[in-house]
Amino acid sequence: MIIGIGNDILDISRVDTKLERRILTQWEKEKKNISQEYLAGRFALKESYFKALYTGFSGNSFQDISFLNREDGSIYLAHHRYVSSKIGIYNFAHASLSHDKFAYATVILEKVYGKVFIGLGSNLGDRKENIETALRRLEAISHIVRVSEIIETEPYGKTDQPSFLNCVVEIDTNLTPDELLENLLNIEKEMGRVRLEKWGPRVIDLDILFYGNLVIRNERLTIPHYDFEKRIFFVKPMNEIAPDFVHPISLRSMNYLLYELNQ
Ligand code: A4P
Ligand code: MG
Repeated sequence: MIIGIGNDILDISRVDTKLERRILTQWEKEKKNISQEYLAGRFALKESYFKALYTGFSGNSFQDISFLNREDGSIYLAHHRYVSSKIGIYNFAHASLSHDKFAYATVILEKVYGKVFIGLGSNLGDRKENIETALRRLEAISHIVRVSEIIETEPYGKTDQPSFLNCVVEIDTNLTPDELLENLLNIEKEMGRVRLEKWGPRVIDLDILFYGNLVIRNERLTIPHYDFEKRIFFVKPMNEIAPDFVHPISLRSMNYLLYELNQ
């Protein structure tokens, strides 16, 4: 369901390039030539987003979000701070921009049932029991839509550790990404996970793979998972339960990503 729509139109010649520091984030500044047109476009996109939230600018900052370009030139929204819309949480965002003399932007926010995917992994203790316990805990905080088969996989990254059991679950949730992470960390803690070393053995690991098509980048959260495409233990179960789901940045389907990994 669409829960927010916003648009904005701006005369490019009237945009003061001194606004660059206020409007653009460090990611948006990575573009080499920051033209008046580029600045006007980002301004219009951000105004559209605030309108789609129905909050307006109040309480928000231009630094909370970036509008970035995919390889094909299309635009996606990256959140550095997720703000729920006045009328609820959203898990899909769409953006579009055109210009000639004016910059014209549209942003649409949607809440789609399910489409939040969590990767589960265990390689210590009774691995199957650990996965099943984590699934029960997830059921207590969200609605479970689909669970993949549990597969045994060789350790990735740090290879001198026991093999893993992995699976992926699709949930429907009204928790914001930050609240979801907080809940997952709690489940990990309650199940006795001790963080000793990066990529080391673990009773249970719960990673947010996708939160709809949202892109989130801040100190605490990176969504989609930063290494998703390279990990067969994520891609294979994702392909089983959602083969047509597309990675929000590469726009590759799970089906395609699995095919690529198998090459
Ligand atoms: N964090 C950032 N983004 C996310 C996200 N999307 N989901 C932050 C969850 N957490 C996210 O996590 C550290 C912090 O990451 C969290 O507190 C949160 O703020 P962590 O799980 O303690 O980190 P880590 O596991 O030590 O490192 P890393 O790189 O996250 O490990 P991964 O990616 O979790 O990989 N091989 C097989 N076959 N199967 C596996 O499941 N898992 C790993 C661990 C290595 N090899 C494996 C498997
Ligand atoms: Mg993890």
